[in-house]
Amino acid sequence: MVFLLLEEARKRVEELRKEIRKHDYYYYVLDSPIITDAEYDALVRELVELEKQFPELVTPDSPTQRVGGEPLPEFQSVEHPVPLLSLANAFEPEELRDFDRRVRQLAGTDVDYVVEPKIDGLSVALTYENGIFVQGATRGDGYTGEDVTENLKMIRILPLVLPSAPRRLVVRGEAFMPKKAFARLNEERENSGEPPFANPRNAAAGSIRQLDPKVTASRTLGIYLYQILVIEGEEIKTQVEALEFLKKLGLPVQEHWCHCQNIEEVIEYCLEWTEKRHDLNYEIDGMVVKVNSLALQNSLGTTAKSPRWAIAYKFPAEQAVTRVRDIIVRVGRTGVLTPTAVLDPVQVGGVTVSRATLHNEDMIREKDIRIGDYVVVQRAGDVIPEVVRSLPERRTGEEKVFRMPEYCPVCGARVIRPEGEVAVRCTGIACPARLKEAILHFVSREAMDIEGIGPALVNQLVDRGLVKDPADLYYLRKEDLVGLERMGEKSATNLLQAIERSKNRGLARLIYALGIRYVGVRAAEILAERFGSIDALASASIEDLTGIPEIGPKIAASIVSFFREEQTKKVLEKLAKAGVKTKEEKAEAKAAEKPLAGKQFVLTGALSIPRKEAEKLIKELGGTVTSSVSRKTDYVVVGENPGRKYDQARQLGITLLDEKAFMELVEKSGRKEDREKEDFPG
Ligand code: 3B8
Repeated sequence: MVFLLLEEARKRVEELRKEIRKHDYYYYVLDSPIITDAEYDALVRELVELEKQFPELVTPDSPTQRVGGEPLPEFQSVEHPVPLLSLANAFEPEELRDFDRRVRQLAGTDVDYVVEPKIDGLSVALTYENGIFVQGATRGDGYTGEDVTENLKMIRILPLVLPSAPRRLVVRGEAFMPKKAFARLNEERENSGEPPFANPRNAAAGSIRQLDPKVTASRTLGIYLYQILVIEGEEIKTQVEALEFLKKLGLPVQEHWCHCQNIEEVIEYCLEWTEKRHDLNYEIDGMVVKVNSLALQNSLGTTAKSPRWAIAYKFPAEQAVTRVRDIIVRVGRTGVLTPTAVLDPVQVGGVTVSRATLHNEDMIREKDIRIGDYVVVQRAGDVIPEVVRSLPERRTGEEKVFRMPEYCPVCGARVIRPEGEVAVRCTGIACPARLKEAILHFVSREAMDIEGIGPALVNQLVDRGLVKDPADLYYLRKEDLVGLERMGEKSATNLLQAIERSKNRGLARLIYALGIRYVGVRAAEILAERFGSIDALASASIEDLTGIPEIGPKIAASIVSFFREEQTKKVLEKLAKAGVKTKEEKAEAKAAEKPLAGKQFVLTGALSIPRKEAEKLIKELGGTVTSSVSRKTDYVVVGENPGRKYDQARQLGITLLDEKAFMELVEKSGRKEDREKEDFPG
């Protein structure tokens, strides 16, 4: 019997955790809760109760362990208990031998070392008290960092509770963004018109030092710990023991460390990893060599900046010198002209590089890169190669200074450089380059997901005039396709079927697919949920849009100007005519019939019925209840001792209902609904 109860509790606990995580996501990530604070609290309370009753069900990753994670409006400074020093660098094996000689001389004995891959991330210090994660701080200047506790809690592999832990433990580690997540993030940023991050470290730092946890949470970060800074209630004698101890506690520790008996073994291991450096799913830029004995570390001590007992062996930079043959200009979906260097092909870190992005005009001018110049190119991990600098000493006088064209190289329309932007844009609405990119975006996996349409096909479709906007895809006939390169009967049929299937992808994907500047996957989802149809979104005003918490003025302006375009109107008409779903069926059908459909309520003060009851009444009649007053609020129900929301509502001129008026409204609406139900029995 007890067993059964426990099993039941386990099931409910799991359900609750799932539910709470979901609402955390809506609250913290989407910034758009779908239940009231009271409902959320009730879920958490139930979970807390169950966990109290069945302590064996408590897990370190339970949401009860993460409650109270309000982001701080500004980072507080944190003084580190011991300084987080930085490492001196070695670039050659010989410098490692010098380091070893110094160490052995001071030690008076032979010395063994631990060697670890050096993660290219953001250095942080974590504090656990009695096994509870209480604080996380960035390295800062080594003495004082920033309190990023809440942001670090978003790192899913970081345990918040250590089952058996010393009284106090301060550990140092490196937070990083895995290469895949980095690539995905940059793709998303480019899709929504934001500049990509230059490397995973910037992306990781940017996301941890974000005041907005919605950004931190949406980026998958990893962390590895490697150094015990403070420990109370446990004795650790070596770095080997430290790494094993941290691992045993359940903290994430890199597995690629090596215990080396002398400096030659150290060098061998470093060289081995110089070859393997790209095999990990995170960036490493060298190896860290540490004296194994902590007693010896102590007696070696530190200089002002660095410990004498450790050194970083930096991998040789993956750079090469080559010549800029030409600088060409590519035109992207949003019309941005990106200058790209065409290079004499050259090997950089095992990859042949023949192009490198130059980002924009300003960067070319700053680095003084001319056509014909010899330049240093560099591959920062898996990222697009970049031109580091030119070598003016190798100039012959034949080099040409690059100028951004005044007309789009693809369609000939005038280009503009909007004030305050570094980017130059093509103004041609029918620019084929933009069109091709727009169509590739429209069919992409996260948009309408039409399989079988790639760059080669899009080129043909656009160049032959078969497709002049994305909607034209839905008007392609078999005879248009058969006869294109690599397109037979069978593939044409498959393609038409894939296009047909895409008509029902839903509103969110359609909104994203349209390629509105700054509207990424998430914004599209929010807009779909709020507006329910393309037509409703198209007629939204700036105020309607900025009334949504996630939508700022920049996105709002972009949306409004997009839908104002004649071309947009034409495309939307064609899409609808072709049978592409432009409405969110469920939401509309359900909501539109209810008497309080579309009405937003806010409750404040005490009512004679429980607040939950009141919310239920409203929801049953199709209304929604939100926790804060905005211009979108239709009614504020005012009970006894109302709070600040009452004043806000008055200021905004929102209809106020006392309890009596509220109940009348509910009754009237309820009767209306009953009548309608009678008309449609069943
Ligand atoms: C002492 C030890 C700095 C570091 C250290 O993967 C010190 O050990 C340090 F003053 O910066 N990025 C590592 C990494 C970095 C450091 C380290 N160990 N594995 C890293």
